[in-house]
Order: sequence, then C-alpha cells, then structure tokens
Amino acid sequence: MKLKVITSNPGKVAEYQKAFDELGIEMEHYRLPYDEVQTSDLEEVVNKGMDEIIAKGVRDFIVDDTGLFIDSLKGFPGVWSAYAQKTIGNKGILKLMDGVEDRGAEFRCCIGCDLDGKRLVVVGVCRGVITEEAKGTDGFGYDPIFSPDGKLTFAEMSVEDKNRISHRGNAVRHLIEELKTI
Ligand code: ITT
Repeated sequence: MKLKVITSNPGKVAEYQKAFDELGIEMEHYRLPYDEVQTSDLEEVVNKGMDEIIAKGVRDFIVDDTGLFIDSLKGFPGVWSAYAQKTIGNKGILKLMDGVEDRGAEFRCCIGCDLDGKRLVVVGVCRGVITEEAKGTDGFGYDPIFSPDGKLTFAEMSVEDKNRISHRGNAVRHLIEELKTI
C-alpha cells in the first residue's frame, strides 16, 4: 500500500517512512500546497486542510500540522511555529529564552489520515526542554534546540530514536491503533 505524505518538508516524510516501514506501507512525498488556516487549534488546521485536499480530488494521504509550545513563552511559537522558524529561527528562540529558568516545552503533532474514504485525526505530544544552545545536525526545524530528557537534542538522534519518543512517533502509534479498528 502507498500513502501520500502531503508536505513541503522532506524531514517529515523520512520520519513517516521509518515509522510505517514495519507495516509495509510505502510513503510517497506529495507536494500540494493547501491553506493552513490561522487558528489556535492544530486539529482545525488539519481538518480544513483535508477538506481542501479532498476537494482537489486527492485521496489516501497524510497531512501533519506540528507546533512547538514553550511554557515560559505562554505557548509561543505554537501555531506560529513555521513563521517563527522562518523569521527568528532557533537563534531567535534561544535569545528569547536567554536567562529563563523554566525551559519546559512540548511538541504537539496532529496527523490527518485519509484512507479508503475514511478520515482519522490523531494527536501526539512530546514534552521536553529548550536547550541552552543548539546541538546536533540531524533532523530539521527546532530539533537542535529541543531535548526530550535534557540530554540529547532530537538533532543528535537517529530517525529511529527520535520516532521512539517523539510527538510524531506517538501520533503515528495512535494512528496505527485507530487503523486497526477500521
Ligand atoms: P508542511 O506544513 O508543509 O507539512 P512545515 O515544516 O511548515 O511543513 P509544520 O507547519 O507542521 O510543517 O511545522 C511548523 C514548524 O515546526 C516548521 O518550522 C517545522 O520545521 C517545525 N517542526 C515540525 N515538526 C518538527 C519536528 O519534529 N522537529 C522539529 N521541528 C519541527
């Protein structure tokens, strides 16, 4: 079976491919721009995106909307994570966190899956900390400044190790449970 991953981000595709390998599901990177509505709700972004993609006649796909929510910044960048990454980047986030003691943060990943005409929407979370400095060269986005346990950052881990504990890995595990019920 083949599932399209509709994203502009090849890093997400690599993580999905690893996560679905054991089920024998092949991922196809599919680039189709869709509107990411501005709302404080990741699930709403995903559901509206799925409506738009289906209206364009595309089926059997995954979309993923993810945000990094930093406790001491009252959840920023959250739903603005893509914009913050493009503008201030990891350097800017570290600057905002300069001297801040509470480093707690969490990634939230919402996956929308359209399969055989059915829609499943699941969420996975991963708590961790914003590191004092950027470390590691693997992964993408905020990976160099996020550590799930205060030791290694996601950018210092292999895709397999990141998937084992990450927001996306957790969301995929929920998705696989749901897929077993349909
Ligand atoms: P698409 O919307 O096209 O899928 P995107 O990379 O913009 O690609 P998101 O809106 O979901 O995806 O991501 C918001 C930001 O968070 C963006 O800058 C990503 O690089 C970053 N991000 C998403 N997942 C991440 C992860 O697992 N680790 C680190 N950063 C991540």
